[in-house]
Amino acid sequence: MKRRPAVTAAPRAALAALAAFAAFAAFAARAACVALATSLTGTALAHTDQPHAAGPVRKEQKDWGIAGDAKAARRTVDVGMGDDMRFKPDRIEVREGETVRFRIRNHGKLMHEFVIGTKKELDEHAALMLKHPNMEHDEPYMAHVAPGKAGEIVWLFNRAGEFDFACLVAGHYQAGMVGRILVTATRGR
Ligand SMILES: [Cu+2]
Repeated sequence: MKRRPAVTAAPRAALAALAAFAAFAAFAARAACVALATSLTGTALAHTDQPHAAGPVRKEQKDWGIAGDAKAARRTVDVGMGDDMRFKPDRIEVREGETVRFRIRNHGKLMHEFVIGTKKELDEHAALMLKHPNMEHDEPYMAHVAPGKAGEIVWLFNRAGEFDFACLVAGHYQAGMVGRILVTATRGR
């Protein structure tokens, strides 16, 4: 017996409804998870003098770059997110070595997020979010933005290539909430 995958078969309206529900559930669960994560971090850092409330940003090299220093950001890119499941702009050009401050505003009534990655990584992550809408995830290359609010991330694009950014709230990616980042190589490389 052949079964059609529900996601691709579902009309966009149904996806949006699913997304709205999932976003609400995720929002409710998030507070508790953050509290847990904070207490875990506190335990891990117990032997240092660091305050655990605001832990240091984890700097881990990714294919699409590394967490940037706010002081090094010479450029700010404003990104809008809406309940039409679109980013504005949905195409951003960056030079290799550039540190960019993204100011991300949610104009909608649903939760949205801005997550940078390779298409492969975002595909996998989005599928996981669809299965587990309440899954907690927080990394320096993502911003979760509540309705009417704004978020900010600073990212250093130290590798040339074509990358994507996406909203991974369950159903949004599948509804087309995705954009492209082109990082052009600097001369002599
Ligand atoms: Cu979204």
